[in-house]
Amino acid sequence: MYGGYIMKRKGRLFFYQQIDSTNLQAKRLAEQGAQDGTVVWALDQRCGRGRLGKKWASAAGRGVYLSFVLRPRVDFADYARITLVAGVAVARFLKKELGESAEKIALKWPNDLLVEGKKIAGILAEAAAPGAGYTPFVIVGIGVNIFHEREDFPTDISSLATSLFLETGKKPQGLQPLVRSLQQHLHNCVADFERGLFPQLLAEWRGMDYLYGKKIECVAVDGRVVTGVALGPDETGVLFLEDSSGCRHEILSGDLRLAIEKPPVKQGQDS
Ligand code: BT5
Repeated sequence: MYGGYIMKRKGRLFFYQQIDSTNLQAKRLAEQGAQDGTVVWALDQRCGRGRLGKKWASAAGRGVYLSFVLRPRVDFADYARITLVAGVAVARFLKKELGESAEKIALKWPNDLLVEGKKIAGILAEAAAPGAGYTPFVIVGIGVNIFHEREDFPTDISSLATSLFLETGKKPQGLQPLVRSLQQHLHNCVADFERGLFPQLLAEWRGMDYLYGKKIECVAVDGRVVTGVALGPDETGVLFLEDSSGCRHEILSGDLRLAIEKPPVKQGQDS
């Protein structure tokens, strides 16, 4: 089926041995009018970016570093949902590559893909409202760890990250077929999004929700810490938390971590 969808998104693929960030390059191209479906792929990123000013470790030639210029035919307000849409696409891609271990893939709101709690991929979506001379667009950046061995990760994340190779013990044939497969999965999901099938995509996302039912802490952008049980994202993409008094909080952004349960102090025990 997706052959038809690919025909609709015909943007060129721009390939670089090295670049600052594929997201930055895709944004520059989009501002110059690059068409929907344009892809930027680099083997190496000098300043791979995560959310909120964080870095994406981009060991040269080890991972897939890709950014898509998308101009989805949906209301601009709905562009906020694209991270969840892309999450489903990356999860489908990884499931195919992981084979027997496919069931281990989980999505951590809003943009992480995990295998048994370790991060294997991340998504960075950056939308631009209609500006002087261009229609709105959203850049969807995807980083996936492919050939990494443990020492390819910076020491501060090496115990928190994983790769396809570390999970399967197999080295894929090369990066190009993986880029193509990822592109096809993303095109399919974006086409479904445009056809009004976001509820189905969201249901698939929720079926892989790593945080659902877990007690988490969210450090909101304003620095406030909210603790509660994660109830998953709703149809607008916003995450809900329920605190101990039953009060529900909407989490728009911020960093989430599992709340570490402190063991109850026994009576008579020194504190
Ligand atoms: C993300 O941000 O996970 C979004 C990553 C998007 C990267 C792609 S690569 C192609 C495109 N071009 C770019 O410049 N970016 C996109 P966030 O949720 O903020 O996570 C960042 C955090 O993930 C870091 O602070 C580290 O803790 C961790 N991290 C960094 N590099 C990692 C890696 N290679 N594997 C696993 N975890 C990593």
